[in-house]
Amino acid sequence: SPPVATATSTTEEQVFELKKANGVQTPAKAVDSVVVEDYAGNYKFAPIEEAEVSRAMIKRYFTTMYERAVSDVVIVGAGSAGLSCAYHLAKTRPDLKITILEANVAPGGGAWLGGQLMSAMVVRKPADRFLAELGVPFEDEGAFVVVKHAALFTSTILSKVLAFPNVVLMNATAVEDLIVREDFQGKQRVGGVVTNWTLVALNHDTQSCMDPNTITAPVIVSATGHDGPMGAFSAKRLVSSGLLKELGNMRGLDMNRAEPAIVNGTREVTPGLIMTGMELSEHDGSNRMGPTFGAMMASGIKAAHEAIRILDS
Ligand code: AHZ
Repeated sequence: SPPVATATSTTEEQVFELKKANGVQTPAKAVDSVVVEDYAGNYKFAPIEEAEVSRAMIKRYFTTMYERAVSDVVIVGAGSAGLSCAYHLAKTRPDLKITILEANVAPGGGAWLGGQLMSAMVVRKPADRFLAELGVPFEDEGAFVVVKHAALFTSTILSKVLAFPNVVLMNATAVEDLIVREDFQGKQRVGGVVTNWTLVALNHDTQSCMDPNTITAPVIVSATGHDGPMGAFSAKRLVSSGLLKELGNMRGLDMNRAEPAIVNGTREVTPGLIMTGMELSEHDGSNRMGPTFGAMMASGIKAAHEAIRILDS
């Protein structure tokens, strides 16, 4: 049956007529004459049909999937390292199609809290410069600075990254595998990622084969964090696919060794694949630093430099 318009005034009925004449899009002028922002009990929304809402989302989601099936850089994991990489890369190179894939519904990884479920975030100098660039306020304690809540960093960087027109984030989307090709010399090169909606990826054992999707890109940045239910994904896959002999395995906590090791070690670990953040500690066997986040930011920035170097070479 045709949708019933719940119009409450002649003007709203006119809007529905206009909508019929113009497809589903409500003309902006007609909307202006209907809406009322009155918090004293007469707040009125523009009329809408449910299908418009569905189409508004579907059109964008699948256009994004279609366009980003070929990307310039895919960043796997939207934790502090992945987001720092995305920010620097998008800002420096607005010409690049940057696609971020995050397995979780909520992007941000481990950077919504500082340590042991406490909120303050510690960042060692000189990584405070990145906070200043983002406009995140902090207290200076000498060798390090403190952001009053880690969520202030994460929400700020997320909002800035998502505002770049060349960045898309597909959350609830897991990387299940890597595309590995042979170049003309017969050398193995990572050339893309194999994806699935995370809820599908989590159910491979309960259903018959549910094949994945793919995104190709000349550069993949893996930022999937240290080992955990989803973590260290690419490092582990490099081992199981024979591209890496064995995992280094993350070593015990030592802030002074861990932070420079991660930043300075951020690199193209195998052709086409840059590794950043704590995933690198699993790959290289370097120490963890625990609740101090400067290395994640600086490693993300270095991963962006590496991506540009590869793309320009
Ligand atoms: O959901 C993961 C998280 O948001 C996501 N991720 C993992 N595997 C994925 C996959 N496909 C898509 N296969 C995937 N996404 O990657 C993100 C990793 O974020 P993170 O905060 O865990 O890692 P990071 O390296 O950006 O920051 C780590 C910060 C530190 S240091 C530390 C310690 O020393 O103990 N602990 C943490 C959390």
